[in-house]
Amino acid sequence: MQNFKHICVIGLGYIGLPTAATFAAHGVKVTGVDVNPHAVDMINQGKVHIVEPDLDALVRDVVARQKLSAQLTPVAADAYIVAVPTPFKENYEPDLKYIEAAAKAIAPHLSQGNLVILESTSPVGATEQMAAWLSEARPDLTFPQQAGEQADILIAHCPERVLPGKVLQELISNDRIVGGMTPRCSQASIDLYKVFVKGDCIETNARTAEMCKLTENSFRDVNIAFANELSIICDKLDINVWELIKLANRHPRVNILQPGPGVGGHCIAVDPWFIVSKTPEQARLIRTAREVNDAKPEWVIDQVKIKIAEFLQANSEKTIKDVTVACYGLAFKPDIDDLRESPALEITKKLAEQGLNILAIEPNVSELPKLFPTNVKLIGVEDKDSADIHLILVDHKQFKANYRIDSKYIVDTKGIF
Ligand code: SAJ
Repeated sequence: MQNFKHICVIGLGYIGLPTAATFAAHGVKVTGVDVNPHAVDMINQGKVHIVEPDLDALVRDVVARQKLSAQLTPVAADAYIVAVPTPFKENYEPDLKYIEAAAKAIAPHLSQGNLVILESTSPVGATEQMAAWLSEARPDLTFPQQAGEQADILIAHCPERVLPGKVLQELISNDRIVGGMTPRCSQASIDLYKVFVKGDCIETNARTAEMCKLTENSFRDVNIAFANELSIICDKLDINVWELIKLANRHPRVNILQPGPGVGGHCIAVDPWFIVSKTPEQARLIRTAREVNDAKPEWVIDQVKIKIAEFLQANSEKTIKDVTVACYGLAFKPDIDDLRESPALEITKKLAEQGLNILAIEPNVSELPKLFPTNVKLIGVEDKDSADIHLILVDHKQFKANYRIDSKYIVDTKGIF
């Protein structure tokens, strides 16, 4: 069993920082690395630059105990964990430039026996590509692609699978897929994760581990697309989609997810494209699901336009300039403050750009994003009565129990009212 005394985590974002802090809390010395000097400074002061429940207290504690420190460049360590973003380019092809930069930054520090784990969500083949970049930079060392089990450096893909908002619990309790380039690489990775993972660490190869992560998020995307398509069909057929799904889910082998204004976040709306871009001919359903979910915000905007037309017909003294729309929720999912990649935010912004007066109700933030149109005003949960049209975009807890909207002009994308 390999003993890891010092690890280096590259990328201190939503995954890297909680991972670094959790290792540190379990007694491993951790050097965190990020290219963002602001993040590095904050962490070294024991503060966090991202929002995740309980992360602030954990980071404060491990930094104070000198178990975690941050810097701009890697150091020599026993193991490296790469947790950098993998965005896609204009044509939906994955962009591996951050993995490449991480590999090139790590390479000079590598020595025999080191383990390098790629945690970033990656297209199939990315781990082998990372190994190739490392090997190119260090011809004096051997890597699994050349030397198999005898390699100097061990390499694996162990995708993160934690849910934003529950990261610290899920890091420990979730099962972990461990895809080594060889069985020895997998075993070393299991030894490392077993420092804190209480779930099972399940061994496979790197390509299967890469595809497994993409499959999990694509499964959810396809299921949500099915629900979103049902919601549009039900609207045409005058059927309540929420009741319909509840009834269908009473079948022991049916489990349909919930429709909404679209799919947001940084994972489910992105990862399926990694499959589509590798196998465009074969990934027909996965691509269509993406298209269905991406088209949902426009459908919601059309629903709002229909409601506005009904409202103006019933209030002939008013013109479109007098209409005020209240948008309930801006975050990408309930009960979080994360507004990035949010369909609710996109819809609100597009409605504002059409010149409507918008009242945004988002109990989880205290100010609107900078560069947001000026005709959007952030108001409190109870200040919505002056609105003519009510657009429900996120099922935050504040909008559920005992919350009432006295109006017949409601567009409810979450089935609360
Ligand atoms: N959504 C629906 N209907 C639903 C469920 C979700 O419209 O029934 C929407 C949400 O409102 C949101 C989007 O989907 O806009 C994504 O939300 P989510 O809660 O499904 O997932 P994420 O993006 O927060 O986290 C996912 C998780 N993956 C799975 O559950 C398979 C998480 O475990 C992953 O670690 C994470 O992606 C990731 O980093 O890949």
